[in-house]
Amino acid sequence: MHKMDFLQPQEKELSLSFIQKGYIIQPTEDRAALDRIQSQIATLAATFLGKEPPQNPTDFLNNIANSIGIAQLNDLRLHVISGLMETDWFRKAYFSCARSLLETLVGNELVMQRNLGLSVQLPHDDSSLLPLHSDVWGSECSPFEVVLWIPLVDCYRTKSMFVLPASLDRQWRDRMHEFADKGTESLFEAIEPEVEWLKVPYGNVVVFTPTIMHGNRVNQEATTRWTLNIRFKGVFTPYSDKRLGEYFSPISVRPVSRIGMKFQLPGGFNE
Ligand SMILES: O=C(O)CCC(=O)C(=O)O
Ligand SMILES: [Fe+2]
Repeated sequence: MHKMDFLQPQEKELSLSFIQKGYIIQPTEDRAALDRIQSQIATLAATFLGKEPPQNPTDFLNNIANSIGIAQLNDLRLHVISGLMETDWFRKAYFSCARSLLETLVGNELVMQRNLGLSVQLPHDDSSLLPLHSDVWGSECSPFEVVLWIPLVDCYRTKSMFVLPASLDRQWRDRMHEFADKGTESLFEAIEPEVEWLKVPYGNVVVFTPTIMHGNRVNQEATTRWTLNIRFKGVFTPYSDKRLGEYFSPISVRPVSRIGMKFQLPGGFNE
């Protein structure tokens, strides 16, 4: 039989690139939605500090270290997270920033993480880092998940995150046992020449597979990093500890799947 692969040329190109690198960076598919999210975050942060909503959200977020120190940072972060969770349009706006990219890479019947991750890293702050890891090392992450990672300010060098591109990740995974006793920091030092710091100007989004090694380091830039991350996967992919209804909610179930899930064979015919 002939090989069957009916993806469109554009889909094939994206798929190949994703398989090789483990991530895709592209402009947001909905700039108004992204700006609305950025402005909401700036307003929530300003409210926490007892200030008026800023005229220029980008400048305000970049320079938040002028208004807050490390001691208050986590409270600010939690305030913004709970504010976003209460914002009824937020999740749909977030999805619309990368809807067709997710549909190409993952599928068109999706579940979305109910919670959200917000990373705020002041310059030179070592208190809220995520050292090198792959989310699938702990058993709770399914390799079927992707992360939609969206910056609210320009992210580059140590103000961003690093990944070990997928093609290299496979080689290093085979050598992991060499680092079993030496720890994660020595593994990072070994892979450091090969990691890529994602360069993501505001207005762009990243989708990456958390199966590859990634993480962040102390932000050595002069301004503060602000990024969001939320996970997506296909509705009918395996669930581990992150259950449907608890960790994930369906966002785009199609009618035939609804019929199929409800359908029960009529009894009595073959009996
Ligand atoms: O944002 C980062 O620096 C790391 C994010 C991460 O580890 C994740 O979303 O799985
Ligand atoms: Fe991660």
